[in-house]
Amino acid sequence: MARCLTIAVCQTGPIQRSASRAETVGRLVHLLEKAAAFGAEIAVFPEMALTTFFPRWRIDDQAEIDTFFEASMPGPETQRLYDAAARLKVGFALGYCELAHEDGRTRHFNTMDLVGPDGAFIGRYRKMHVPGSSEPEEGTTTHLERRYFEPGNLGFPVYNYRGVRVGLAICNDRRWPETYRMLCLNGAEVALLGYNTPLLLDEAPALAHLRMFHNHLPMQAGAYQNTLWIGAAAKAGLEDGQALIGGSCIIAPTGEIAAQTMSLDDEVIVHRADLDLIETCRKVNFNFALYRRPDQYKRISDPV
Ligand code: CDV
Repeated sequence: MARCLTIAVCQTGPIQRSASRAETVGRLVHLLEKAAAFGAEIAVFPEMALTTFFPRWRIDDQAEIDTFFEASMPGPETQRLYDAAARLKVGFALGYCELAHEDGRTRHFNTMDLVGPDGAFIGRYRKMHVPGSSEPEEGTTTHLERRYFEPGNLGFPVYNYRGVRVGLAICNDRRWPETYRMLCLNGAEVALLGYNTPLLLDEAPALAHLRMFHNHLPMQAGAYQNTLWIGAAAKAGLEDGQALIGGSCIIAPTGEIAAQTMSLDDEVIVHRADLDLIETCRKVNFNFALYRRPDQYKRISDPV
């Protein structure tokens, strides 16, 4: 019998700044219920799934900034989602802004947690490739993630989810080959990620028609070259005046898109991922033990 994991991608529509946490968590619970009704065994929500994508603004007041962060997970407002996971027996990966107390100081990370089908915490990933700047820059779309977040310090961990090896990534990470390669080398079979991607960038209006292509291209290549299943969830639609792309998808280790959302709203897609396909793809092209030559990759040649 094939080894399978039924993956749900829970895309959300915009989460406006005016939305309360209770309202937003209610939407996520509803999406998880839909995923369960479709037979999902695991679900992934977007990056920053509890709030608007606030790095589009420059905010100076730290107390105001911290209203977008979670001081504990689960907290009083998010507990409902964890209870839903246990009730439905469907775990999830959830992106949120993490307020941590480490090394004797307060730290801010763009984080994704993996939660089991019993509603218990399994593991954490902190976004490694934090894009944008710390001050608004003339001629570019304001994207101040580097003002509000430290780069992640947990590497690319892979966790055991009901016997399946699951890794996590967040938004801009998906554009970097290192993300998939490190997850693969760490043993991942499935990578779950969430994103908030503006449709238009002031610095590159000529590339606007490529936004969706550049969303899928690295994920399809990453899945193929690293024999991974990928579940990728967008926060989509017009959020506080900024258009965010959708295109949430489930990608096979063949590089094919197995399922894709069609709206810019709350929407669930599900696919029963055949994990044995990973081995088939490894046999065809990517037998790492046989063909990879990491010792030679380090050699530096003289320029010719
Ligand atoms: N939230 C993100 O990481 N967004 C980035 C860009 C557009 C700044 C992305 O790669 O989609």
